[in-house]
Amino acid sequence: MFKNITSKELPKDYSASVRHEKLMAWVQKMAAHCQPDNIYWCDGSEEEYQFFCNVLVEKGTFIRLNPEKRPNSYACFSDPSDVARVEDRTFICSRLRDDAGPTNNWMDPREMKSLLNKLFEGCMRGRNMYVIPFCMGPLGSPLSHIGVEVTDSEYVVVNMKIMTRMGKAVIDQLGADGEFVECLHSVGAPLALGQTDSKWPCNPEVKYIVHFPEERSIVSYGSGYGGNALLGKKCFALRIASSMALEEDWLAEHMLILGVESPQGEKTYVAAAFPSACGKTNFAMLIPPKAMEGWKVTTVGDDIAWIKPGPDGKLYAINPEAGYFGVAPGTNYKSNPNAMETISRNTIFTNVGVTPDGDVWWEGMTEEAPAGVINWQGQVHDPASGKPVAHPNARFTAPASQCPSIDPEWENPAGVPISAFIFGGRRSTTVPLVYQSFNWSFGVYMAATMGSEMTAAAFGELGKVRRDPFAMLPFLGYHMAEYFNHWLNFGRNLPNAPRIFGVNWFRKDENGNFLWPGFGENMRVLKWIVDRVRGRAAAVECPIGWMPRYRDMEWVGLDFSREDFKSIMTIDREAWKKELLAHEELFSRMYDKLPKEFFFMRELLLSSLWRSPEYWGLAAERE
Ligand code: TSX
Ligand code: MN
Repeated sequence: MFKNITSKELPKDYSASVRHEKLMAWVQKMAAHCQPDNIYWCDGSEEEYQFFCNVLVEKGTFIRLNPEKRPNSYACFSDPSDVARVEDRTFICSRLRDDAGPTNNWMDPREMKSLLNKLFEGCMRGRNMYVIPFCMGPLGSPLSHIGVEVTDSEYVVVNMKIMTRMGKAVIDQLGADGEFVECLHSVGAPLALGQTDSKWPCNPEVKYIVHFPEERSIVSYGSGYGGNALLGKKCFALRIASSMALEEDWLAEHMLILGVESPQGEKTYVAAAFPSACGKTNFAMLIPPKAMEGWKVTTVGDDIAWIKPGPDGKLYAINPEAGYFGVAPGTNYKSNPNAMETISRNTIFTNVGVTPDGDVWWEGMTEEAPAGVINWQGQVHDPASGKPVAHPNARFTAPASQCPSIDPEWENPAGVPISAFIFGGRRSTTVPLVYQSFNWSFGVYMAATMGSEMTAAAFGELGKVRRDPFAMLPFLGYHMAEYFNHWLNFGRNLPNAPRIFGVNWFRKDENGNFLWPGFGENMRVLKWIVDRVRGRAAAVECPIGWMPRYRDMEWVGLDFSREDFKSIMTIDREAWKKELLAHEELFSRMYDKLPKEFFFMRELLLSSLWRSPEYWGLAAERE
């Protein structure tokens, strides 16, 4: 039986030297209210990381993996009630309901605070309170922001160590009066005296993920999983940061950042937004096909980008994170060799399978499940059961620095210059492989109306298009239409704004087969995008933007015919009529605040339906 680690067993901390009175007062106040057994300030050291991993092993939460196969790595299984972000329990508590907008859950902040006060009273009894100072972005970068998470979860401590710049160095950076975002977290499972802890403490019934954008604070109760508990990620770096960005005129986006190096050694950075299940991490770590000699992709980030104009008028982006919290199922040496290498050591696995020889396994890692593999529910896998080994949302937590394709500039405090934005979705029809929007405004319209077809029945009707503007639907801290306005406004003030592109890797033929090979072959699309940005690639004007003709793309080493190209680039009039009319459904939800430009752009696109068939067939047909 595991007893809570006592103050004697905890490493000695540096709390006596903290000079930040406001921070100290907040921590003391939270401790008085949550009533933990001890308070411990995390220093972010390697020894501390090892200490807490050992504690988690002793508790039975962590399984130490075979050091020969996965050095310094652990697996754990969550409670079945605690396997993903809880969108219906996620709230934006701005003073005015209208400021949260129609796409967020809202509650009056006073009402929410009184509710949370009751929940947090004594919620850490029998546990320790860990104070985690963390920096989102390189320490000392003008684009970075600091947070302090107070939590009763050791799992959160070790995950935050990988995912952020965490520890004493952040306290030093804060000094006596630096600004920080207050992040309060509890698993919501106090322990009575002598009560044995569960391996995955959480509150199966009550969960709240709450944001107070005006105060720039976060409160999370009841879950120990991912984005619900690692508050630097979705809660801070997207929801709170997006509302900071609106106020301070920058962008906090759900985007990967990658660098493209040409054979001449010229470097171009792009940022790209995709809804879930589009392979964002795979794209961020893409390995170009052998035949495209000299082209290289480097990884700056796989999930979040903070973007600000620099003194030269260009946009500069940082990845606020220091690790990858990626979906494991589907990841393998074919789909993403760089990710496989990244997670070969120093990695925490959550809800994957564990093999008899102490390694991990998930669906899609290899063809067949290894015999005797333990599933995420802790039982020996029965292939006849039809149950998966890994939970579909199983994750790895791994240091970004271990990625073989990591960009040399990924920690540059000034960020990297962004030349293009790419928006994509999972669409089996209608949307072509690639196109460039006419201008910034049309690009914003395209991003606002982007959508993805549902692949899992859990998210509604299979095959139905779910609109996910900018892939930000669950991650925006304020009114969605205000966000569209912010983007339009932001572009107006840029002398040479990044070009905006749409992509779709997922178009299918009438038999349901993917038309595009995807993965590394997406380099061909990236090359056209980079060449467009550099003024080197040709394109033809089409109803929805500029598109490459067959001869405008690189085909060396790939058997992809003109006919294939036609099938993946065709813009179908009837399909686009339906598409443009479907935008109405999204717009009507936020009609009152929608940018007036949107109505005109939609009209303009609709009008082009009546242009000649040759105009419609242009890119796909012309030599
Ligand atoms: O990540 C993907 N990308 C981007 C890669 C850089 N996936 C996986 C999506 C689920 C997370 C893709 N799936 C991509 C893609 O470009 N394309 C597809 C569809 C596809 C799947 C399999 C094949 C071809 C296309 N072919 C074979 O398996 C042989
Ligand atoms: Mn994400």
